[in-house]
Amino acid sequence: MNDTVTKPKTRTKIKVERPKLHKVILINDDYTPREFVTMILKAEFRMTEDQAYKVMITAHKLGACVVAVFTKDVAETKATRATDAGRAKGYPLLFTTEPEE
Ligand code: NFA
Repeated sequence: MNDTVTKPKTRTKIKVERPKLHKVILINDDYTPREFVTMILKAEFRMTEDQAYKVMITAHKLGACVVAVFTKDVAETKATRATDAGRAKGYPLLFTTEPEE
């Protein structure tokens, strides 16, 4: 009679935040060969020839182009690896990162 089972009266709302994404940006320069830039974009960012060419030529014409967005760590690692690949060949190729708005 007196052992009524009651439901809990409070609920815990768990809030999960999405990690902020960071852009990898390709910067134009006058020395790195177009084909080398395209090759690096394909290798490091897993792009098709068409995708890589479009990003390369956009940076060439406008000065810079967003390559892709990743979590901070992945964006920084990929930008560093791609920049180092150019440096290994003596090119001033540069990839930077910045947080998305
Ligand atoms: N501007 C370079 C050239 O004419 C090609 C390039 C594109 C370099 C994009 C860096 C980034 N050879």
